[in-house]
Amino acid sequence: MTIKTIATTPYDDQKPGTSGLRKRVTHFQQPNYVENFVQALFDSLPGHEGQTLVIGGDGRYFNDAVIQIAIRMAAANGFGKVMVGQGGILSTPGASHIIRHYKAFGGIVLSASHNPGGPEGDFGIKYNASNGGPAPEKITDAVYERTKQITEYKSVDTSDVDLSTLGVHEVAGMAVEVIDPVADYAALMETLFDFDAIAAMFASGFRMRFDAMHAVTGPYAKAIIEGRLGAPEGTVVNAVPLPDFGGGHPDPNLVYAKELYDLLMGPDAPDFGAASDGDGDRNLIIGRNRFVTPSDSLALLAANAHLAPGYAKGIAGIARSMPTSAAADRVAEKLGIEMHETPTGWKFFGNLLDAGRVTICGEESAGTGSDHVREKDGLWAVLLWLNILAARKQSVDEIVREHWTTYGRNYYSRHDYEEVDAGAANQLMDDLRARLPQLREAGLDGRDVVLADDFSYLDPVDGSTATKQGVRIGFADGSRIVFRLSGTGTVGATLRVYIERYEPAAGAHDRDTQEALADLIALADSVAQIKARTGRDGPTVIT
Ligand code: VG1
Ligand code: CO
Repeated sequence: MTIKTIATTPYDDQKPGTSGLRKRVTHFQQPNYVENFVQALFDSLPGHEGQTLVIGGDGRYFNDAVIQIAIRMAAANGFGKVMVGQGGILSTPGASHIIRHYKAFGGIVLSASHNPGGPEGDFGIKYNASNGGPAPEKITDAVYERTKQITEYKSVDTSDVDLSTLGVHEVAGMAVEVIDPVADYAALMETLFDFDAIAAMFASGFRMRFDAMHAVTGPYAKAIIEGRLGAPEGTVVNAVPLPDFGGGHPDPNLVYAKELYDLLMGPDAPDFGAASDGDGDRNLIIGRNRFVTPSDSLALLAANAHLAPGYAKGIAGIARSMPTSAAADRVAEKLGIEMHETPTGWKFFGNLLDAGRVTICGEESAGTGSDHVREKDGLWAVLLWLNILAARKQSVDEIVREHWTTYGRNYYSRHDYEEVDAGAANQLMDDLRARLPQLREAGLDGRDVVLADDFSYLDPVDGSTATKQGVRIGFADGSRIVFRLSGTGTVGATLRVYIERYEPAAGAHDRDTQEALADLIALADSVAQIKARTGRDGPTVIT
């Protein structure tokens, strides 16, 4: 088989963001747009020759076409083997596990996560390294540099590989193994959790709904929750991955999973509700009459992880992204373990996990995970919750309330202003940064400002730094407002405002979150002039 070398010209906008390269499908469909990025990636991975590459995606529109392109280019670029999920399916945490389990060189995950799919929707390409985690910035920076100089790419002339059945194929001398996307992942979950106890809970009448949102977790949740754990058929809904997610928005929050929320707040609510996102790394947890914020969920999972067999010996430490609430910090303090605050994005947790310094990580954006893989893991969080419920024999609401009366409650909310004018958003951030010294001096609205900075992170493991990761304004009573621009949007800019206030253990834990934060929300608007600068009356999404 002869390798073709095809001339190409660079694009100037292939800089990976918080989680890979994410653009509109139509943008990816430009001539050689995919090929340029994949070749730049392979060019930036010394030592890949003869090695194994894992490929899979969340099943969104364009997944199938890009998988075939990537297989041909992997063969032409000298990889020894490709492992690809059946039907092109691999969840992000599933891919992370496959890379680790089979000691692959790395993996390509095709997903734009919670962004909508379909011909007019979004697409994305992520690269994970041999530890199973998202490529660190030194790799993504190198890839971006390469994309700006690329002049040719390599491919081979072959027909498409049949991904519908398990087995090994050959493409230009390279083996392509089509694997069951679920089996190895399900086996891993079984080593971490007490499946017998969870199954017994279902057998005794515990009711749950898992909404897979027509995204990648459907097959996983069916096999594990209804299969191995014996939950009644119909427990998992919207279980078939569709290229356009059934026209929905596979973002498990209170806006896009409203039906699930309404069910759990309604008269016939099951005991437990959960959902995951497009690529299966996020989770939404709702008990009967009790929504659990992701920041609280992180703290609760960390505080109760020892109840699951995989964490019975305790956890080494916790890491959270900077905008995530400090609820987990209180758990770490009580357990006497390390606590780390990192920039947004899972890639910053990898070194801490690899070094064994933390066991559980989480982000306010509904991502939690542990050292079992190097990605956040939606189904893992759901199973850990189920294990805790089975062990404690209490409701979600009781467990959450007990947590607050032990540690206090961090009232927390994120306000997103989506698709605002990028120039205005950048100006807003620049002006805020410029005001920081004055805020530190003079306070804000009569409050003492104890912290006003643009977050920068020094990785304690490899000494790398990341700067300009979000403007933080902290007050003497522990409340905090954080501003940052999203690195995953595909149109304009998305401004995220994170607001947090601590209520001590003996305080009032039953207030409405937006009410409890109302004064800080007003302060956020006045200090950044959000409404005036974005021309918006209010946020697009409140979580
Ligand atoms: C968002 C979240 C961040 C998460 C990232 C990828 O990034 O805030 O916490 O790691 O999405 O998640 P940003 O830059 O838009 O704020 V996923 O499930 O979209 O891969
Ligand atoms: Co995701």
